[in-house]
Parts: sequence; C-alpha cells; structure tokens
Amino acid sequence: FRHKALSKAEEGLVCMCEERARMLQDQFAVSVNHVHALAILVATFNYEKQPPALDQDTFADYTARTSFERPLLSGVAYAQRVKHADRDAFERQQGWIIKTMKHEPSPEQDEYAPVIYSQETISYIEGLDMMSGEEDRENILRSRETGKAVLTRPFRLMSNHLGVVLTFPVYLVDLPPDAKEEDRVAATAGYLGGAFDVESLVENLLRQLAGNQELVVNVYDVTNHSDPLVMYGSEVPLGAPSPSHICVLDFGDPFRKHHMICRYRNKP
Ligand code: WA2
Repeated sequence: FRHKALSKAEEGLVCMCEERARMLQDQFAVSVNHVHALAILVATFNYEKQPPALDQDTFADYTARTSFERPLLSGVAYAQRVKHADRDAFERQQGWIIKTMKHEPSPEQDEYAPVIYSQETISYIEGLDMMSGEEDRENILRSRETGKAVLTRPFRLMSNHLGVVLTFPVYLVDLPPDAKEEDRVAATAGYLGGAFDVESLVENLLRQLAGNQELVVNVYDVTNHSDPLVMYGSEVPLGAPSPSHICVLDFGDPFRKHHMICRYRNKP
C-alpha cells in the first residue's frame, strides 16, 4: 500500500497543520471579501454620486468600525489614479503634493496612485504614490488589467513587518466580466487595497491554538518553485531532518502559490 501507517505523533502533526492552514485560509478569505465590498463602496459613493458622497473622515470612520471584518489586515486605503496631465489640478485641489514612498516629492511620471483615503491604522501612507514601490506598483498594474484581487510577493511593509499587499481595482464604469485588458486600463479610477501584516497578525492567530508551543509553522510563497519566499516564520536551519507536513494554501490569487509547512519543535 502507498501509505505507511502513521505514528500517533505524525497523525497529530497532520491534524494540527491542517487546522492551522484552514484557519489561516478562512481568515484570509473573509478579509479579501470585505476589501472587495470596500472597493464597491468607493465606486458607489465616490464615483457614482455627483458630487462624491465620500471623504477621508467618512472612510476612516467606516473602516475603523468594520475592521473586525478584516482580521488579518493592518489597514486599508484607497489610492486614486492621477495622470500626469491632471497632477497640477489634483495637487491644487488637495492642497498637498504627491510624494514617493520614500517621502520625497514625486518626480514626473506618466501617472501616479496617491492615497486619498486611509484607515487611521496606516495613516502614514496618506499622500504617497503607491506606484513608487516596486511590489505595490506591480500589484496595481496586474489588478487593473485583470479586474481581480491580486497579491504581492511577501516583502517588508512600511510597518517594517513581513507581509503581503492586496489590491482591488476600482473602475469608472461597469465592465463586463470578459472586458478587454485595454478597456479595463482605460476605465480605471483607482485602487483599493490593504496590508496583510502576516508577521504580527498570523502570530496572534496561531498563539491562540492548542499545541502552539510544540509546533513550528512556516508559510512560503512558492509561486516560483525553485525559489520559495518566506511569508511567515523563521527559516528552519537544515539540521537533523524531522518529520514535516505540507498543506497547500489558497489565498484567492491564482497567479500565486502558497503552502504551509509544520514540524515539531526539536526538544533539547
Ligand atoms: N499599505 C500598507 N502598508 C504598505 C503598503 C500598502 N499598500 N505597501 C507597503 N507597505 C492602497 O494597492 C493599493 C496599499 C496599496 C493600496
């Protein structure tokens, strides 16, 4: 038979790993769904109403009061698409100038994605051009071309924690599901997204589970199978090989592949 009988210890490992993978995936999914609803809120109240029926205070209040719906996100924000020809008018109307993610005045670009609304927990991104960061920029471009939720690779967020950014596009008009890429890009109004603070919020989630002390959990972005990227946990030094279990995770972006590896902590 293909499977050898599992020892009690190995059975426990499989069980605890599957429980953690399921919990993480579920909390991820509910968070993504709520950000989707926020993208629709911005489309409805900021663009389908004239004048806009949304402002920073309303966005901050609504996102603070609904943060329980997004348990793995440290904050959400809305970045508006601004083409270079409209930059002067935008800056005059806002009363501030577009800055890069390094907090310098933005040099001339074809277009920008300055944050105009943000949850107070990440108010430090207000006014920053999210296209000035490599990971954020790639996410913005991929989301507006596909019309779908997209995730970055794991990287150090501005909070200095390891995590990933989620982005949904917001369009000026209703697009059919099979809309062409160029029509999607042309209709783009901006980007609603948030930061999955994996380092601290997943730590919190796992700490609440029984067996936490004896288990080592790692999550990897394995989109490029020959170059796995740590998304959660510390790199386990290669030493005495101990039994491990791998669970596939689905975070809803078919472009990215993730998995969880669990092993028992080596007892001294
Ligand atoms: N949000 C919070 N912290 C970050 C970050 C980010 N991006 N990037 C690096 N650290 C408004 O895709 C649009 C949020 C980007 C959305």
